[in-house]
Amino acid sequence: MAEMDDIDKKQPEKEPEPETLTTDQQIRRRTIKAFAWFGLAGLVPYGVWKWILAQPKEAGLPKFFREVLGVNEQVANRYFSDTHLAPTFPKEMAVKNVRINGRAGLRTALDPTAWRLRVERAGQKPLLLSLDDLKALPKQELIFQFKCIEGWSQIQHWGGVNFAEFVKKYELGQKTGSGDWYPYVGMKTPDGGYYVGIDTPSALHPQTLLAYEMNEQPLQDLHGAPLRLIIPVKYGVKNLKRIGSLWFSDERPRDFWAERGYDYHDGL
Ligand SMILES: Nc1nc2c(c(=O)[nH]1)N[C@H]1C(S)=C(S)[C@@H](COP(=O)(O)O)O[C@H]1N2
Ligand SMILES: [Mo]
Repeated sequence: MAEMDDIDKKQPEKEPEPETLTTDQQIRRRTIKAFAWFGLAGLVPYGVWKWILAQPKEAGLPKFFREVLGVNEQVANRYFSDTHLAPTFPKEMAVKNVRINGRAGLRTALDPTAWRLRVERAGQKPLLLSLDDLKALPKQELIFQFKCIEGWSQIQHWGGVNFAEFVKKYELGQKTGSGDWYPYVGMKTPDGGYYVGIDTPSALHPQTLLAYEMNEQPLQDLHGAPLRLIIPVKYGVKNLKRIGSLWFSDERPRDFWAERGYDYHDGL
């Protein structure tokens, strides 16, 4: 952790997400930032902006998710009032040839039977979970448009464990279990070659998955076998392939592409 803190401090000070903005202002700000990234903001006609910013921000949540949120309504409201679902598609629309992009952290062979997901917990022994442990949780499928910050996108079909449900099952993420969530989740590959930091609200978004299937088949190596993150509210860069370990934290975890100049949040 000491090493991470150091590196975190060396990062250029980026504008923090201002806590004082209303949810709507934050959504607006993030939306504008996402467009600004592509240098497109100026090209979007005013009417289209109005339409984008007027999109519904609410959607029905699955029951278990409401239970997760029930822990502390105030925190839940602050964290999840902007829960809006990414559009989903019929499975026939999913591409068969899913593009492979990015091999950092995947360069050495991995024995999936020996693999364990290591969950670091403050003041407790790490949890070591096998793929079967994760498969014991209900499977959730998601067919959505995956977007890479480089400018390509694909409709892809994933299956895995809902991250919020995983967090609930293993009682992770809260300091005392009374709604005091850590603000960030960090994840990295087993060799530490790729790593991401995610804000907790995005991680707990109802469509965020720990995925072990693509197109109803076990994940292929270069797509992140045995387990990867699928997080539709973020660009591809945050969708870490081959998760080795994860941890909740107060400090902003290191992030591979943020260290190389991309916006830390990389939201959509
Ligand atoms: N371990 C690891 N995960 C990664 C990357 C990487 O280089 N290494 N690249 C990211 C980027 S930029 C994208 S667009 C997606 C691509 O996922 P795919 O290869 O399954 O299409 O993985 C993300 N996760
Ligand atoms: Mo990407």
